[in-house]
Amino acid sequence: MFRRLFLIAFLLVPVLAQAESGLDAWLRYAPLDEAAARRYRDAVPPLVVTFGNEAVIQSAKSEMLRGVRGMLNRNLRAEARVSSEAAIVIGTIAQLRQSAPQLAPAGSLEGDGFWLRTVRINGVRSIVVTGETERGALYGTFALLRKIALGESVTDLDQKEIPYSSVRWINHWENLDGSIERGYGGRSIFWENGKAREDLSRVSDYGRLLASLGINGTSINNVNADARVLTPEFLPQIVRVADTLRPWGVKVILSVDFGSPRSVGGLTTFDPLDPGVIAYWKNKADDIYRAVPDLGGFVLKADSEGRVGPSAVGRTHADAANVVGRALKPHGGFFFYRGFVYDNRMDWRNPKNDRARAADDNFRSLDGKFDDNVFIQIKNGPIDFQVREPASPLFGTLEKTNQVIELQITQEYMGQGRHTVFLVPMWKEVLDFDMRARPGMATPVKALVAGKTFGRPSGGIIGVSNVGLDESWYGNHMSQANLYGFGRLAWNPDLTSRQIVDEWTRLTFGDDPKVVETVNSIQLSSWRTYENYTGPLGLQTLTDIVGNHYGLAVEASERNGWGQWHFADEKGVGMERTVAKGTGFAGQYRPEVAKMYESVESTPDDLLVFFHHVPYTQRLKSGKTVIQFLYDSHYDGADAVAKYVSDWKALKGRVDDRRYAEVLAQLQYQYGQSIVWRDGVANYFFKMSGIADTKGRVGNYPGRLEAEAATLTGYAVRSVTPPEGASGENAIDCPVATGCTVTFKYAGEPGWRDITVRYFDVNSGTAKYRLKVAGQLMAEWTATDRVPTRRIDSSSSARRVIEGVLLRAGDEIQIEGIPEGGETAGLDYIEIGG
Ligand code: GCV
Repeated sequence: MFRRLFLIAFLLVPVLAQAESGLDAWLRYAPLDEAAARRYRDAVPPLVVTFGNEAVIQSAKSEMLRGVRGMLNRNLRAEARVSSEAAIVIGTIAQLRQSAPQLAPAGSLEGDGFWLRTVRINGVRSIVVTGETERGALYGTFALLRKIALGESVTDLDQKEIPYSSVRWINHWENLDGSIERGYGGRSIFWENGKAREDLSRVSDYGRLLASLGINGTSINNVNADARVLTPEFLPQIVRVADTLRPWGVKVILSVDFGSPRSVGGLTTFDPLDPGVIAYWKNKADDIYRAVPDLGGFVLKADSEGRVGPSAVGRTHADAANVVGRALKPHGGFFFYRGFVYDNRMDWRNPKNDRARAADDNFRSLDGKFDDNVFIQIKNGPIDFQVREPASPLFGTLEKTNQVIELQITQEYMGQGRHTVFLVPMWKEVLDFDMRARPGMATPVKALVAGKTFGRPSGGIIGVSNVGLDESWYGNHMSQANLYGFGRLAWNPDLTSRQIVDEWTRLTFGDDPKVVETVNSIQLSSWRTYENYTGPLGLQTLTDIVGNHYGLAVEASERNGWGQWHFADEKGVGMERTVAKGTGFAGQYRPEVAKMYESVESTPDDLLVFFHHVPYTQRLKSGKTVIQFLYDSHYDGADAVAKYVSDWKALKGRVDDRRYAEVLAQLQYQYGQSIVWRDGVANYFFKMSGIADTKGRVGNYPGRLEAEAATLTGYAVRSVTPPEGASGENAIDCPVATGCTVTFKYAGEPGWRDITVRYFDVNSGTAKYRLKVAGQLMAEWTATDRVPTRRIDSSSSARRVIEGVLLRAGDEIQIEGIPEGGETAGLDYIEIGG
């Protein structure tokens, strides 16, 4: 009897409980339930046939074997020729025509497209996976496996897909020492101590992920480029990485430094029109292509953020781009010249200065002057991957120049993997935005960058990925959805955010409807949620612009050369970018778009203060005032994250234990941070405007006891910079090595309460905390988190919740803090609730 009960209980526990690391991301090939597996075993032939030894086709074969084994628990046989037996046949159209003409389709496919077909010969049903190129056949293989994983029929296939644009590339900002600029998932998968890593298996795993999305190229080093990449000694390192990615059809691209002819080339100048410099670039390209014949090309950041560029030698961006482009041209290489050119020492006192103008100002007059293998790589917005920006006007300006859009997958200003923010809805808004660039036709950004609007030979979409060695790739399982979504959009920008997230969730976490519904709804609302608590209405993110781009610092953007100003003062907020009254940025758009942004009335609320300086009492389209909206949105944002936590908790047992626990911890942390943001931003604007929250929340925190107002033994009060980083603008920290104590007196009704401790967990030590109530130890913990700050500020603000503590009036709540290393056991407040 007991054994039977045990067995029933065992069967009821979802099979999922096993821990998963996230390494396989959406390519887990988790076993299908028995009924589905049976159906597919009937529909999927037991044999896979491929022709020849070409590496990309071999990858397709091994992927098919792996996928079918995982999902259907069936080992396919592999053969090198077709027979009368039913088979999955994978190959290029040319291979089929040669080795199995009866299975070859009539006609051809464009680019890296694929075709999945069911072909019946003498009653025998085969599945043919083909493409014009090997890559196409590989992409078709992944598409077929995805269909099985998503439960779609594979019995009567005739599915042809052509990618929207030819350039579907990734960039990485990886330094040769193994660190990553703006990477949040650990050290580089490519580099270590100035060389390619000994073990490049993670590069191969990554190539597989990219190929599954149809991504066909990746840069492998930072655009803030180390000139050493162009030295002969370094070439073998590039070769090793290229060899590792080649079987996945992923070309390597190099970031180069414009100063290289002088810094490592032995010349006295880098003037692009100097014959020696021209020869330098040509010889470099020849040498590299000899070693890596399928190199995708180069990418360059010039005249930006301290990088040297053509302006230093009195040349134009076109002079610079064409010289390098011409060196790559004979090898079929592309040159990506970044449109992210601006002066970070701009004078903020001049009301006409505007960083947003820079890209268009720099490139407008050069349209038509770039060679055909040169592309201007343009960030989605005119500033820098902020939480809300309009589309860059440059997309609509360039008619006779190739362009690509650069999106940021790594979440630099978007919570750095510590906050869940699904970026596809944001990217969709930009890609679908009609720039009104040609009369009589729709000219969305996606068509412009693909070269469709003005008939350019090529174009596409590039994403800054910055994965790292962490098993989750990004330091957060939920962030993988951004790479997935980027790849799916690069392939087909007409997919909806919902379609994309639904695929991702089911591939990543399985088919349980409750899981799918919960994860989809968290992801789809997460961008708006993050925007709500970090600065809406086009304020852009209020992160510490001149610091870590993570924590809250409302004024960090002001009064410096970086040019992301919101000019908040006692009367109003916003940067005036109109032609009539401001910097004229709005006028860089084509007339219909310019007109919309020129007036407060027709500017969408989401971008209101990006374009206009308005009084706090300005009414939005909803009728709410700007100031009340600022308050409400921050409370709505934090409430939404609280709900993410409780919704996720309801998935316990439905998601494998490890990822369940890791995502829960991430969301709980995010909730804690959303409160810091909510209070910090709302109080900043309350202080600035003097206008109270009509709902009475701002400045009133029931149950909150500030540490600086409690009884301190050893602890010292310190002010926090910027002040909005701590509740009450002050915190306490402990200068005594053996420890300090803070004592709060409970004065409320007796009962069971939750105590939330807001403390500071900086990255330079591991302080210990002990919490006692009426002398009894209730909790102890160590501050071991690694957030991007060594200072007591909003970035290090952390939260510990001690649930269900019995409190009586007059009880002393005591926290003992013991510093360690550079960490001084800082505390902000406690809050008693529940
Ligand atoms: C690679 C922003 C980032 C920099 C980045 C730069 C760029 O300014 O903060 O880290 O540098 O953009 O895109 O070149």
